[in-house]
Amino acid sequence: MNGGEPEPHAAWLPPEAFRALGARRVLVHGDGPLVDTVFDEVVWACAGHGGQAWRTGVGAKSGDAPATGSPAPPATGSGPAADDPAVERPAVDDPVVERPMVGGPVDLVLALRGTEPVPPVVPVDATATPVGDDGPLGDEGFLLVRVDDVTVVLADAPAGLLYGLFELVRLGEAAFTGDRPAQPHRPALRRRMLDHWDNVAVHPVMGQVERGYAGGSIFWRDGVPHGDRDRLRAYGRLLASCGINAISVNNVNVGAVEARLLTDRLDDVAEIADLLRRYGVRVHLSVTFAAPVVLGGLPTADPLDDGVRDWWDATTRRVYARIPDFGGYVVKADSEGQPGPFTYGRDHADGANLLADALAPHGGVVHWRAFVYDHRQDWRDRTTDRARAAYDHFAPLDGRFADNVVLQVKYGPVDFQPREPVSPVIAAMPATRLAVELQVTQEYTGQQWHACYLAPWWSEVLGFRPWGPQERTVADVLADVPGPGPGRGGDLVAVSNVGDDPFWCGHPLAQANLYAFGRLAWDPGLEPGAILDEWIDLTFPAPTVGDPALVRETLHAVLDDSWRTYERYTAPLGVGFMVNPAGHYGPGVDGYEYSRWGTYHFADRDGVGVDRTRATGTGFAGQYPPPWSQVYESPERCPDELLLFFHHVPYSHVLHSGSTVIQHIYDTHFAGVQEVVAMRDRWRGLADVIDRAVYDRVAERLEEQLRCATEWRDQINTYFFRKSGVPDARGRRIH
Ligand code: GCV
Repeated sequence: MNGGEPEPHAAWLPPEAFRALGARRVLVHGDGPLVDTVFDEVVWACAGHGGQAWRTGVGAKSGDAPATGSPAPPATGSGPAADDPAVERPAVDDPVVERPMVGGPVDLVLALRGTEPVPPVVPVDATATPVGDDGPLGDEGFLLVRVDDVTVVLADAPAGLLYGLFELVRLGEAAFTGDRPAQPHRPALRRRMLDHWDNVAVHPVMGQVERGYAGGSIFWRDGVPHGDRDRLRAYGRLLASCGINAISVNNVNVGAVEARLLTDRLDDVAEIADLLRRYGVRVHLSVTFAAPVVLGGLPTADPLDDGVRDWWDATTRRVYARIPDFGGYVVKADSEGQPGPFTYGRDHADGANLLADALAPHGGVVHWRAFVYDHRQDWRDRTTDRARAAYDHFAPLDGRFADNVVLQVKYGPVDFQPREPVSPVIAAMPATRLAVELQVTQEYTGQQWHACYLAPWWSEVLGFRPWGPQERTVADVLADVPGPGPGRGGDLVAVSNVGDDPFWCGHPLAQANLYAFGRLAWDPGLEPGAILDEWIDLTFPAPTVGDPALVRETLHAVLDDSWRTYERYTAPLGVGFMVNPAGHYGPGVDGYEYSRWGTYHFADRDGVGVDRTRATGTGFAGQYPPPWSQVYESPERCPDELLLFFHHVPYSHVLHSGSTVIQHIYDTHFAGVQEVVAMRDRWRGLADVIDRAVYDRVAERLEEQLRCATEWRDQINTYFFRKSGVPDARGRRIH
């Protein structure tokens, strides 16, 4: 137990996942806090699996005494806890002594390259630069090589060693077999960030975590810090192990209590930063644009006011005095009731640059969200289109944002739907740093009651080519791959799905989404099925389950196509937003149809969909560069899955698939439910094969998924049958 909390699930880092590494003779060479973390991990793994660990390195506080046999210390049952007094860290606390370099045989070396002398056990060949290498390893990269029966991880900075360590964990025995030519590994994106929408005080409507489906917050509880430091440490470890290096710790809707994290509650943020730092994760804070008024007592928050500027400068200086590696601010301004520069007749470049200027001397960034639209729309008004809003607000500002502003753009133009076109803003801001924002928390994808593996969807988004098939992808834009279009590089950000639930994410299989987000941010080219395999191998190590092949097959059968299954039984053909407005779970076909939120489907007796063409609609299709502006403009060329996002068509419209729109609706909804039945039945095959608690939790949720999918099917099919009067060609039961 941790301070009275139930022991959290080990997620993808159970002790067994460290067997291959922990059974070896390991030398860690280098100095610095992150190298300490690497060494602690190695000591812990070796203690659990019979290996030996040594530490050398200029300025390192230890000599070459092996650390064999130190007790496995994990406070959470899943990893080392360095500042736990129960943890014995042999030799690390010894006075600095000159000791001979480790000369005996080792199986693995993790070494910082700048730390001389390189231990003699590192094979000379291992230090050679690989042929075809395209540049330095950077702050987070590492080189992995295996020669002469020694596996070597070399890095130029401590974070590289940490990421190298977790790569070894992923590889397992394969890291210690045969030869391995030197291969550099570097993250494609420099910032890989999770945003928590956690409230410090419980919000009367949104609760402790806005759109959170995994219990309470791991950071906050009822107005104060949650207090489970072990849990936070374990969280930092999970994040680092999949490559995430930044986090924001509070909701972008900033309430009165949350605003004070910036000033008199800064110690609470510093405590989190202290815990996550040892895993290379930097802390960011969501702030309210009105802070100078609500915290500073100023009469205005006008971004061009000198007093306001001074207030932000001084406040930010205090933040950095307390948290020297603080990441920066996240801002939701002029959006859904949050204050912003519009109040003062200023634009979003004025607003973002104000905060950016305050952060710049300290190396911080402001993530300024592009999620700005009219949330008080009149449903009768067919000329206003929420999908247009981000582009209309931000594209004209391109070139005006400071270097340390990162414009954070949701992947789609509306709001995290299971299917949307990729946001046209991404192609429209060549002189602005961008972050693409994904949603790991399953607000619109089944709220962690439905199994819905989102990596295939994110992969599609990241692989989208805004300028056509021969040009760069969204991931290339973020990774700053040279080419026409935006050239500033950027971040990948996602809204977290984690809470204080014992399984971290409510649904144990939703852990795969968190893992996959980190891995795709590190390398957007990874294939979703391969990421799932990594996650399966780590989470369900072969020796811990009854039938490893069955576990793998079942998890693939349940998850591989689960996002498309979800799409099939919910809103059809990209039209989106047929969710129940009270909480966004389950069907509510007309729930938003006569509301102020700008999310309509316009179904009538003849047809359905939103005309967003330039010719006759809202003109949104024209926000894309060619060829997409032309493809989306045309109902004949528009991809089936986005047809109703861009066009209002008759039910008899024939899709590329050959089916009519109405028959497609019926067919996909019947098929989607059948697929959930199959998922549920497949899962039953694991009843006596995996950990019972995991089995039961997933089994319970699959039953609920089936109930909910059935409700979706029946409401959607009945709705469209009643509207259109067209019967199902296959004569199935529609109510
Ligand atoms: C944090 C959607 C969600 C809101 C969320 C908002 C946003 O509208 O429903 O809960 O607010 O997105 O991204 O800011």
